Amino acid sequence: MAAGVVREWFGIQQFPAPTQTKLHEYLGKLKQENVNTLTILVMGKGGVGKSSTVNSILGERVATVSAFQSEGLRPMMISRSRAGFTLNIIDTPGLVEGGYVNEQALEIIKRFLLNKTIDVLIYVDRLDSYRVDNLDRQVIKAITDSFGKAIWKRGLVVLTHAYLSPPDGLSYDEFFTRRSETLLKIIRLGAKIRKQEYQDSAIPIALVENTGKCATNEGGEKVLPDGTVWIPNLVKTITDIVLNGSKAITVDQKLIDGPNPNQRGKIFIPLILALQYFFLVKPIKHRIREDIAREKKPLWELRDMGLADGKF
Ligand SMILES: Nc1nc2c(ncn2[C@@H]2O[C@H](COP(=O)(O)OP(=O)(O)OP(=O)(O)O)[C@@H](O)[C@H]2O)c(=O)[nH]1
Ligand SMILES: [Mg+2]
Repeated sequence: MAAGVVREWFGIQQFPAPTQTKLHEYLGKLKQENVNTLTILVMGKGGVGKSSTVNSILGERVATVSAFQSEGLRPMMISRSRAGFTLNIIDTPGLVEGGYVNEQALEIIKRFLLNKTIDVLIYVDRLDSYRVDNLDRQVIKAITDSFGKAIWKRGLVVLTHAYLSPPDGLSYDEFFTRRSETLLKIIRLGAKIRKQEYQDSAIPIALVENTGKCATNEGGEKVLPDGTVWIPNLVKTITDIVLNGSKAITVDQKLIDGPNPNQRGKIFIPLILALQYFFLVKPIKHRIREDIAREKKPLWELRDMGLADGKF
């Protein structure tokens, strides 16, 4: 997309003044480090609040939000510029529908991202879900298989529906800690990130409340029950990831073709065949030969061969 076509980021003016000040401060920090473009990829299961989060960050209603299963499978990139800085956010269709990872959606997303560079991956889920299961792990695995493990160094977990009262008498902090621990664990497992590796670069979590029911502080900024002013906090977390020294992910054909599971083992096939020959086929052949040599032919066979000497 030509730079001139990118629309001005007017949505930023929708934010309360203190939020705007902080956002400009973070963008300034990025520009100082020569980061003039930021491309954020938003992924997650269906209906978790991906599109709503995109709209919240932009301060505009651009991405389609629906309480019901969305029909479209197409990703959508929204670009806005502000003071020489360009923000691209890519909203994607839900990766899970009907209990399975939607491979078709994933393929379309991959093709859409070809030749683009992803600076940050936002993995969205809900804070008010109480369980993780194998499907979560499958989703993480699918993302990891598509873009490589390194994408998690540029990854951030966003938990929506964050304006909640925790169940079972838990405090907000306890509930948040438990939910994030279980989710991060499943991410580690799904992405095959070793514990040590993970401790060296933990995946940050940011809380989000996309609806208007969020409380506000005296500056008019949305505040969560734990006191987090979540919009500036989210943008700060994104900024920190960009400046954490890891590399952005460029999606090229090689990455998309990836370590194809059908190809992965193929180089071993001749070796496996050779081993099979020496350890299985050869001994069996040998045994058969021995058997033949040892064999006493049964009478019926001798008869058929005309050697039964009239015993029938
Ligand atoms: N209470 C609450 N509702 C939310 C929040 N975020 C999203 N929702 C609602 O959840 C529903 C789904 O939101 P979307 O933003 O469309 O979710 P999505 O992940 O883009 O959904 P798909 O594109 O279909 O996968 C909508 O009814 C939203 O209003 C949130 O933070 N809090
Ligand atoms: Mg959506």
